[in-house]
Amino acid sequence: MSNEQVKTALRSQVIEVPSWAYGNSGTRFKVFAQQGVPRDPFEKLADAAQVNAVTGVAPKVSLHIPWDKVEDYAKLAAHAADVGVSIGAINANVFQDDDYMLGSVTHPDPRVRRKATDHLLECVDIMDATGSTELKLWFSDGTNYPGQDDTRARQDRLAESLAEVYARLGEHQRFLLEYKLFEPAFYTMDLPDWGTAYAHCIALGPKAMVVVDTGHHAPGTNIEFIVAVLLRSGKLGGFDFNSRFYADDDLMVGAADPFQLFRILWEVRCSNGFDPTINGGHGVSFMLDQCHNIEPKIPGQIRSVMNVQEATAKALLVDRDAIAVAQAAGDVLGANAVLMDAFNSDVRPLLREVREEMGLHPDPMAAYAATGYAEKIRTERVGGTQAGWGA
Ligand code: RM4
Ligand code: MN
Repeated sequence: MSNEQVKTALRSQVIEVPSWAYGNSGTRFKVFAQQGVPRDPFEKLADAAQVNAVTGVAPKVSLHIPWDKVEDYAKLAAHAADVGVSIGAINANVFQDDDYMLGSVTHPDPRVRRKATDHLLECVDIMDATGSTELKLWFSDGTNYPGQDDTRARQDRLAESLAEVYARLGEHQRFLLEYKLFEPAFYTMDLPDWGTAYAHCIALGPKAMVVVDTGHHAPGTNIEFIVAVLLRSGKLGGFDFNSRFYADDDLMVGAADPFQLFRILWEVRCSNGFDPTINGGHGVSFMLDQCHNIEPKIPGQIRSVMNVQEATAKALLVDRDAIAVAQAAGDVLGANAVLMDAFNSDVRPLLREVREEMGLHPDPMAAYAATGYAEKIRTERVGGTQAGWGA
């Protein structure tokens, strides 16, 4: 790839930010409130727009329902457009209601299953109202003890609900099915791994895709292998990017293990995953799913977007011809060296050029600091109830 081709690809990459990154968050021990945090989804979108303004590659914002519930979704979408962004994936929430203690769509009681599926259908209504084309489904469903429930029956209940939601999707809509190894259920999650998610998606059809949340695997899992397999079968819908040191830490992507992020994005490139026309025109969605518990939120998002850009640039710089020659010759060290050369290159000057060519400040962190927006929201957003995880 020529330098110009690399730059063109970097300019057209879209990195989607989550509305919940701008609200207060924490651990089960303590949520530290920050000044200037949004009080409603409109203010969250205004904050997200700041990230796009200085990076130029973050024009979409994922919503989480009911955290981002509003009276008038068309008005919310219009507000998004006013501030220069649009609504991305609608994330359903069937994990924060007393009814869901034993599960949502897999619950043994059909009344609870109905309630959960109705919420998922409501999320498709919200997609219609906002112009969103993606529904993200993550289920906290599972069991804590052997014998607690019928594992296979729970799969049947899950399949039944997914089929109903699938049938409700419009022509240009799709759903992304997310898996997670453990937590909150500890014995079995009903969607613990990519294989289970893949099996459900395959049974449903082309509008059902798997989403890989990088924090949802056991330590040491070769996530890039999963990415390669899913892309090969046309079932990788997107990513929920974040970093983990131990469990589902939701830290900034590329902070804990930038090499892993590079390896993942290299596999994306090998399977033409940066092409927005694949997957029936949906491409692969590069979404962030993070919380900023102790760092300022807008700069935390800007840093995360930059981390994805840097890893993408390195993946695009791998000399594909050279690595193909080395691989075909069985040159183990030569092939590895080609990959490592790209990883070890400093792509920051290249990204500064890309930004200047887009009419942006070369340093997004400095550009944001210079806007004075942080002080503005600190002084203006007084009173009201700050948005937070769970509200
Ligand atoms: C889950 C999962 C979902 C996210 C929620 C908040 O662990 O990662 O994608 O929406 O957390
Ligand atoms: Mn996620």
